[in-house]
Amino acid sequence: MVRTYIHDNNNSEDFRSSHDSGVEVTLAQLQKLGVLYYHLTNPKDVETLAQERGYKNQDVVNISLETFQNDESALLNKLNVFYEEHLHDDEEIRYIEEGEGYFDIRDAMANEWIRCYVEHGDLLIVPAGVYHRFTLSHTNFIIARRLFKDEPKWEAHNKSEQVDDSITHRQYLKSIQ
Ligand code: KMT
Ligand code: NI
Repeated sequence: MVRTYIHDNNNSEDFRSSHDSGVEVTLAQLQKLGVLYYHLTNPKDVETLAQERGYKNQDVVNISLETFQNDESALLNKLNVFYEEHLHDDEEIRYIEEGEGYFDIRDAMANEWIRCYVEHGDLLIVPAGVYHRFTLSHTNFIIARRLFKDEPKWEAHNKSEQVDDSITHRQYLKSIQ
């Protein structure tokens, strides 16, 4: 089941650790940032939700040591990419089928990271324009369904002054005011 809290910002510790500052965040606080949470155990409910919100594309990612032929540095290279602070031009759904991981959502008001521990059945709707990042935990294993709205705009825009100033990010900031 999901657990949400403020990230401790201890960057000398492996990013796959829990980084729990001890300060809990409620799902209502997450919702104020435009991030919606559902716990769904029936995959059919995921399909229904996706249809209701007009999703057209999806894929399933399996990220584990095995995926990278037990080459931990190759896995870490991939995780480093996911862990770059970034945003997308479209809303996206992430549904965890197996394993576990952490989605960090940038609280643009408090300028803090909200860490969302996710495992089987947890579903996050991540709005367009919100900065976020992802990592596995030390179990190094997740299977996640990723749902995309239109043409798969899977492109990530890493944080920069230009992206801060983009229409996508500015519209997002307006939407949470
Ligand atoms: C994202 O948008 O950050 C991702 O898709 C991360 C991988 S999904 C487990
Ligand atoms: Ni992303």
